[in-house]
Amino acid sequence: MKNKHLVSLLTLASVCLSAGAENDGTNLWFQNKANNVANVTLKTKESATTNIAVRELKNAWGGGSVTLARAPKKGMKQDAFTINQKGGNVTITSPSDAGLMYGAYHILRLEQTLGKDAYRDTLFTETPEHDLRLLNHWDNLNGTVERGYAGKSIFWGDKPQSFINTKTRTALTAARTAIESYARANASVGINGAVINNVNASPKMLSDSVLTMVKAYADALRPYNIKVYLAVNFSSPVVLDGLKTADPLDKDVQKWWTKKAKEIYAKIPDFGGFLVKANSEGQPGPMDFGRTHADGANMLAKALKPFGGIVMWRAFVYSPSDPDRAKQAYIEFKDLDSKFMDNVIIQIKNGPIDFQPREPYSPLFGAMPKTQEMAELQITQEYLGHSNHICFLGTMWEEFLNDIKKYANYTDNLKGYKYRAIAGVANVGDDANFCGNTMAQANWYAFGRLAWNSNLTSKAIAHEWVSQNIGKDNKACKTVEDILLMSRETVVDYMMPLGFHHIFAEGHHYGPQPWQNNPGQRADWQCVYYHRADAKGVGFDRTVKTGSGATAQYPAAFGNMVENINTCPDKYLLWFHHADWNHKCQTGRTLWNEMCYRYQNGLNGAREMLRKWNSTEPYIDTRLFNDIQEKMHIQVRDAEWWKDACLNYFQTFSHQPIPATTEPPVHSLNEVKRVRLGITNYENPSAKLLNSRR
Ligand code: GCW
Repeated sequence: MKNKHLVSLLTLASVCLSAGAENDGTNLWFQNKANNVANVTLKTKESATTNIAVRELKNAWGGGSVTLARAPKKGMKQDAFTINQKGGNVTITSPSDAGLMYGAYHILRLEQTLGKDAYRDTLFTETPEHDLRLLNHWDNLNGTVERGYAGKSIFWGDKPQSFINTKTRTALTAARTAIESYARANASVGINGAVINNVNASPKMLSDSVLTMVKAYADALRPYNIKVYLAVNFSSPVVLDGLKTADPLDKDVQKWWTKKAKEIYAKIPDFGGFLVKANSEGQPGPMDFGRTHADGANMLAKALKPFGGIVMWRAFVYSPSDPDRAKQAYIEFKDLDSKFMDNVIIQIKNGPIDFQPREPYSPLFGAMPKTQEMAELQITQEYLGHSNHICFLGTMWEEFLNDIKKYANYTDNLKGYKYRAIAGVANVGDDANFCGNTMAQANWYAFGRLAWNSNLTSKAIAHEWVSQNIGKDNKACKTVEDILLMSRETVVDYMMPLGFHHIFAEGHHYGPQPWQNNPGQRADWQCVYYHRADAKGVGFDRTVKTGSGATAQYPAAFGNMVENINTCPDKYLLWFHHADWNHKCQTGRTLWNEMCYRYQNGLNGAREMLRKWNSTEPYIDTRLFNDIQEKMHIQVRDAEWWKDACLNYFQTFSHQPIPATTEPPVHSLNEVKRVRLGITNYENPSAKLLNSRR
């Protein structure tokens, strides 16, 4: 982390928005600064949290006077706030200091997004839809970040030492400044919790020395209303203290967790709770002892309950209960409905497999009416070009949230929950710009905004983010918004259109490897398992009639639609059907021609994004412009690579010519197989081959 963070925090984003400045992303979406110091009155007791609200307003509020006042209104949620603006003077009221802080960030956002006059004489209340709006960091104690593309962890590795040694604000270290900037960013969009270690959790996380560090982070994040949570390893009692078993029904194991919970809360009285990945991808869990997920989750929930803590138990499991991986989590969890304690929430990835560029929603949503459920979204772009490809995820999450509202009763279910929660796997690391590239910050931002209000459109969120980063009346703004909004569909088209999934290169999940088929390994770790291409057609038949029957896990309105190949939207075609190469798509084209069309469309889209970006040069900060332009060049090159790899490979099954409207591949099948597009290609000699085609 660069020392620049220090400067950025103390001057509170004094960077101007015009071309020629040095926007390296350090300031996140805090680019504006008022010319005057706002007149802010605090009508409540000062606290670390109200201090933040006042400081932010003084630095960036360009309007009239602002008054902050606590007002305990009946039925109003703690984090909610009311804005009352009359004649240019604003009063923010809330039952809590946190709500006042959120209100402050909200009016700053409105001012920067809409301009001062757009909301004169208004009175409205903002209430968060989810009470728990969490980031999940897949950060390891050694400082690496699983699926992280923005440098090292901001929490672990060499960070604790530098963080802890800081005594005063004037001696802020880079590590501490980064945490402050991170907390501020979260608070500005309402994120109020962070699981600060990987779900592939080290048992050492619960050791005394690490817990001391967790406490230090909890103390630093508290003023920003962010609670700390930990991912825990189910075998911790065995590994840390030599217990003979981790069986959740064993009395000693139960006692161990009860004692551990006490220890944690003695250090961190407002500790949030545990996140658990159990019996998944080699992680230990209750099933190792013949117990159920409910036995495991409840044992931990019982230990945390006296302190108000919760357990988020992940449903990302795929033990071979069925030959179709897409069905397995549902099978493992469905019958456990009503078996979980009321401080357990089942955390479910948006799709049934694994954060693919496009998946239908997971059928587990709404399938357990007596169980609290929460969605897990992935902000880090594991399957979306890492931090090289520009891909705005607001559109993807909007699609998912709309579907679970429409088909899985999401909104009504939330109302009945004691804990309404949502989580996003963070894309934050110690790069100066936190996210690997500045445009990827928009995804962090979008997650927070949707966690607060899932009815916001991706268009509105893109507009907000651009207004705060690029400017309001700048000719480039609309263009950048267009880029963001077209980006996800573009990525889907050049990677995995038409319901294709998991045809990624093994391991790093960056480039294409649809031919991957390692003998002797798990079938569902091979790309050929997912696409099933043969002479007749391509796709995974998940119909009840002739396939795996996964469609039956959905409510009829969705299940029947996708079961029938004629009503199944083309975007899910190959997810649910093994379609003939000559199948007529909804566009009127045959499947093979449509596939060619889509890959070409994706490549065209990537080129179009670059062309649009180039047109913004006169209006955009030079540093930002160059950084993103460089990324987009990589994106165009990779889109070409994806198209060539997939069309060349699938053509060996379809035996059909590439239509004239599709550019002939520039790389042969042998070439794409040999070079294997991936992160390491940027350093290895084959990179020359890759780059020569730009
Ligand atoms: O998407 C997969 C990733 C793993 C990850 C796992 C999970 C943390 O490839 O790296 O492990 O999902 O969500 O548990």
